Amino acid sequence: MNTLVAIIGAGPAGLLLSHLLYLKGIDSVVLETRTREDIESTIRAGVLEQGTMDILEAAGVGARMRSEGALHHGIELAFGGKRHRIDLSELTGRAITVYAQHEVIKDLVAARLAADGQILFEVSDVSVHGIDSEQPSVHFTHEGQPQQLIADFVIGCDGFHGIARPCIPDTLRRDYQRIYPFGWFGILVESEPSSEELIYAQHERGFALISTRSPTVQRHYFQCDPKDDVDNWSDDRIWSELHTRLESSDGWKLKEGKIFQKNIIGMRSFVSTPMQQGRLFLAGDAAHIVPPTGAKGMNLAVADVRLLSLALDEFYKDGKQGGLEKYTETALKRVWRAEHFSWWMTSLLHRFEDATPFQQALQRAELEYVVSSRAAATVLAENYVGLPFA
Ligand code: RFL
Ligand code: PHB
Repeated sequence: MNTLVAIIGAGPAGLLLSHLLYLKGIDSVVLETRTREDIESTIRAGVLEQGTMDILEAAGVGARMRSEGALHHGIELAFGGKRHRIDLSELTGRAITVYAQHEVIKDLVAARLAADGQILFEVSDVSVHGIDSEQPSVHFTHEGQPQQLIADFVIGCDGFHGIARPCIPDTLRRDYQRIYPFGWFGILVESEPSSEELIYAQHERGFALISTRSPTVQRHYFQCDPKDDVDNWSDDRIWSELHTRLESSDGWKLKEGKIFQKNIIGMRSFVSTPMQQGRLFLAGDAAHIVPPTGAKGMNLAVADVRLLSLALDEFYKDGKQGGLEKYTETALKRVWRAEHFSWWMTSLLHRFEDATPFQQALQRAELEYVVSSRAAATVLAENYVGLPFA
């Protein structure tokens, strides 16, 4: 098989890249190890930055996001028994949309297939060859047959555990990493929303987050031991922990409902550089991970493939390599800003077992400052809604 751009991974990065390239008349093939049903139902992110919304809209895949997603103009920070609103729109003129990642995936798969785009599901034994030549290729097995996909470029959009990043030799790569000593326990609940806006809560027992998926399904998280087991948490224990961490002196109360999914996720910050070697480029979680506290992961993946689509367009239209050559440098500026913001939000809101009373007092001082200073609140708000694209 031949194509211009071979894309490994049908997550938000791979699917959106394939669609953006299609809109510019550039052929690509997407290879995915999982089934269509699986990628369309895996529960992950929920918050889209304004810029992400704009890109999806411009790519013609924004209709359901607009009608079924919820536009949020603010978030709340809760601590010391009180809630404090950060007015995102007033501070930045921008907003966010809460719309599940797997819904974005459904919209992108539908758009690719409607345009006769090629996505090969359930591939296995994926390997990349010849990245330092002008004809790299991807070898894989599909429907029991060994296959070769020959392309001009290979883009690794295969997430943190993918095979693309290790194709850049250790001697040429530098990885930066921090693993946090806690995880998030996530639940999906059948109930109406407890709050019109997301609530990020700091409590001496640990962080909690109230989010939403639809008028009838809610998504909540609370900080936990990353090695804990969901079976240790009965529904009663979960509700009791969430009530404690979110208790508020203003009479606000969390709404309970039927919990129909529970999972525990680990938290890490990770950046791998460079994001390119020869004709292999990395995008999204394949190159970097942020802890979910800042809601940046999927948005960064979108920002990476926006850059790649512009650079590849320039290459095919004008034969210019400038955008491709500068990809790592340009992408990493946004990545490191989001890494810092996500680390800062995580540090601001979580319980650290080894924190001294001095560090705990600093954390409270920082929270008080964010909710009382317009300048400090604006720093949070402009990062949360997403900084302008390069
Ligand atoms: P993905 O989504 O991991 O997709 C990679 C795809 O590649 C496939 N794959 C392969 N395919 C072919 N060959 C191989 N060898 C392959 N190996 C893997 C995989 O099956 C998969 O389909 O990466 P991508 O596209 O870079 O997208 C990144 C985002 O998924 C991720 O950053 C976000 O989910 C992070 N995140 C959030 N991001 C936000 O922007 N806003 C949020 O509110 C937000 N909340 C979250 C999150 C992530 C979470 N978890 C579960 C880690 C909340 C949570 C709980
Ligand atoms: C979510 O709704 O899944 C969500 C919202 C905000 C975050 C992370 C996850 O910071």
